[in-house]
Amino acid sequence: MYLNNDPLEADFQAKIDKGQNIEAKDWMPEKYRKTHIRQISQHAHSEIVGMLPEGNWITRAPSLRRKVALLAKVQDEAGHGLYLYSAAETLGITRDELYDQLHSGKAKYSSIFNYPAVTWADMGAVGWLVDGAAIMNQVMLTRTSYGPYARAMVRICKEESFHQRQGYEIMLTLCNGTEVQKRMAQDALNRWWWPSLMMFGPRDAESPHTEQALKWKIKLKTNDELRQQFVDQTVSQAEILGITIPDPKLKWNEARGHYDFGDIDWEEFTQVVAGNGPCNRERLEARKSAWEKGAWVRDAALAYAEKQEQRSLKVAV
Ligand code: FAQ
Repeated sequence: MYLNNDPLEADFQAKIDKGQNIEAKDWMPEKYRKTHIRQISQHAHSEIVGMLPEGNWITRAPSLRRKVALLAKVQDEAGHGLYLYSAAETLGITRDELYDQLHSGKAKYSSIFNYPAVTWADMGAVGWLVDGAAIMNQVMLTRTSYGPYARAMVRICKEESFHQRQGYEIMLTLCNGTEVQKRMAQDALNRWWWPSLMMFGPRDAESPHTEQALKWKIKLKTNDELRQQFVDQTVSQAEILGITIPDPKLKWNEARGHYDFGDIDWEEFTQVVAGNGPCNRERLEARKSAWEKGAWVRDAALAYAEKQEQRSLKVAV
């Protein structure tokens, strides 16, 4: 049972325990507000940085159908970023502050987007594995306790499931193609497998936020539980493709009812999160440059909005 002497905090916790949502105007502990700003903005930044490795492949997609699908996927990611930035703004932070945190390197975004997408098969592996991992985490978040975040996640999850199938279909086509195409698919799986497992975050024992996040029903499952669920689901998908997960320790454990898997390179994860991954600098530079080059569009939109306002004021007078 949760014991708390502060009546406001006790009421707040009781609401969460009953499965009710917390809304923007409800009282909330400062730490709950800050945790959400941190997590929702990290998520929003991940979506817009996540557009970069795929955006780079739009002009090189092998057919018009693939190009249209990839374009739609990348556009969806921009939309996800916008819903999430809006959800974060309900907590009393401005869009400019959020962007500033990303551009200054203060805010994190998902480690996975600091890896390069070097062949077309990577578009398959990213959709299959990265979106697959994202969905596993985000289906849980549709029931998270903060209302605006939970509601944004419902639509995002529907779109992510299209993204995942888009990627898996690319993998399926390559795996049923020529020997060279199948090798490309295997190579992409080899490179994206371990970083995808890292997406779920540090081991529970090393996760500073999990305990409180479970209490506040921000997380309904821990990082390790979701990672295990992802491995269990993905093994059979790799079998259908006829390619091999690059883990010699991967083995079904009858007693646990789960797959055992090998050790994740946590040093690599720490380095990537600290800004030393293969593409960290490139990704941040691309975001900053897009922000600077887009300044004239924002200025023009503001000037137009001001003109419209003055016009409607004149009409009212
Ligand atoms: N990368 O105590 P925990 C997508 C940080 S969206 C970088 O476990 P928490 C769609 C964490 O922030 C992918 N940093 O923290 C798409 C914390 O740092 P802090 C993004 C990471 O928050 C697909 C510290 O480590 N999804 O892929 C990572 O309870 C394809 C301690 O960790 C979300 O953001 C990481 N992988 O759990 C787009 C979902 N993991 O702030 C384009 C929402 C952990 O103390 C193409 N977020 N850290 O300095 C969450 O569910 C949670 O925030 C976790 C981390 C599970 C990511």
